[in-house]
Amino acid sequence: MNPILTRRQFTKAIGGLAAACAIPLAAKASAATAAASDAQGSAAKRVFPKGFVWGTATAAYQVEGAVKADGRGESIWDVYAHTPGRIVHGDTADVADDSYHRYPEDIALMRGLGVGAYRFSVAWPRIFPEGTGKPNAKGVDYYKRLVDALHAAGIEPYCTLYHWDLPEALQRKGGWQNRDTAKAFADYAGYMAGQLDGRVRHFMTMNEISTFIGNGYGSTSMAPGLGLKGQALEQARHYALLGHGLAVQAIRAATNAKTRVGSAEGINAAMPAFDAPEHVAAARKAAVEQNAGYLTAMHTGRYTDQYLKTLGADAPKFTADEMRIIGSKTDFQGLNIYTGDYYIAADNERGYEVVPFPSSYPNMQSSWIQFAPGAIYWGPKLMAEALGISDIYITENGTSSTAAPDSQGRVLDTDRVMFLQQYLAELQRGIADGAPVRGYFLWSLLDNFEWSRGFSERFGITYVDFATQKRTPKLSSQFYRGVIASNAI
Ligand code: GBH
Repeated sequence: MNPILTRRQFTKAIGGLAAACAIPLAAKASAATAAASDAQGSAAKRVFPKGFVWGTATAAYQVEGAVKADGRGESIWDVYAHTPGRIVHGDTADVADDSYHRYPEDIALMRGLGVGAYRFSVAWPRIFPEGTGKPNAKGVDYYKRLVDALHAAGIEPYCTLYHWDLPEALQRKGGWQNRDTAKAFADYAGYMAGQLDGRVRHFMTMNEISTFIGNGYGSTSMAPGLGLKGQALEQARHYALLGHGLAVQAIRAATNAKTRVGSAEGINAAMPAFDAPEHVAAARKAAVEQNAGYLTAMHTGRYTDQYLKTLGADAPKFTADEMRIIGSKTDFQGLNIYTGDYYIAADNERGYEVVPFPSSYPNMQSSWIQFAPGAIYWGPKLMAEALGISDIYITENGTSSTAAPDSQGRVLDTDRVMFLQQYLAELQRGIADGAPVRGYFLWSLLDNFEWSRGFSERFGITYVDFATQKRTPKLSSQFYRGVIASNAI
């Protein structure tokens, strides 16, 4: 029923887009700059390091569907999405991409792209339907099947343990406002990592604490939609960080010594308004302070003085022991980078000032994605320098696009191609200038459930017809396949 696309079928599907630009899969780049005669195009290509990891990314709730299958428990997103008025057009993720059943087809798409890695997430409510207690073997087996199928296709699995789908049973007990949730998360993370030990070498604890706390607890635009303020919000943020730290320790305890543990955090990368020493210094300071509640705490084991002073009476209550746990050593840092903020040097206490975007500044379909390729140049470089991070993966980068099938069924998403082309060029430049970036995961393999935007914003390089589940590679798939094949931009 769900035939796996062979490489030939994929090539045919993708070739139909623009036969004249077909990319030889064998294209290889060997020198620092590939030859101008490279079959991929006329311009000289700039190569990525040997062994650079190319991947695509998704998250459980956004692609799996099958919300009642095999004993899955309810998550805060099921509740939120079924609350009238929360999601654009009243969309839910009950079916989404049906990847729970169609993962072989999705893996075939990845084979066609030539990616070497897939970042997916595990739905906590599939493993512990009530958040804690007795594990659900059928849920565990699903991820074992997925991971085995990835290996069979030569694709390395990168596993995120929490991409926002908290078991509803834990939300009823206060969710991340309750310190016990941090412990429950570590228990689940350790259990699941143990189940996948040997089959998964890279685990990420959480995806974007900044977002699920900021939007889900601080505002009402994401589940659970609490709109907290002040100390209550800061305490929840602290317990999420604690959950990360405890999970790092639990995963290490449950897996072999070669397993690598990190997280995937979202940053609005700090960029100098332009490359002048004083503005670069300003952006570097901003990188530390703007992430003080997340990456800075995780990599230093402390909250900065500036952070605590600014929060004043709202600051989280914490112990020295909790800070040591939060600062548990990780092996890599994942960064989700879509856009950034410009900084200039300033004669104030902080030494920097953020520059608001003029209304004429260009952005993509999603209003929050300002077109800022410099973000992926400066973000990894400054975070690595400021926090001493030795290995970075871009765990998400990409954009929404309104491109839809044309009269011939092709999806010609030139805005996304332009975006990727420019961001990848800046990523390559950053690596050449010393940023320790080891891999890149494009968000996303598929159009999927875009949280409160429902299906109204499409981030996939594969178009999904949600009525039929038909998958159609977009022009950007063809572009990305060429980048991967040549390991160059
Ligand atoms: C990532 O979040 C997520 O990890 C991923 O699941 C998601 O699909 C992808 O990016 C694309 O959005 O509505 O104006 O308040 C990116 C960071 C932070 C972007 C919250 C949207 C809300 C903006 N997100 N933000 S607004």
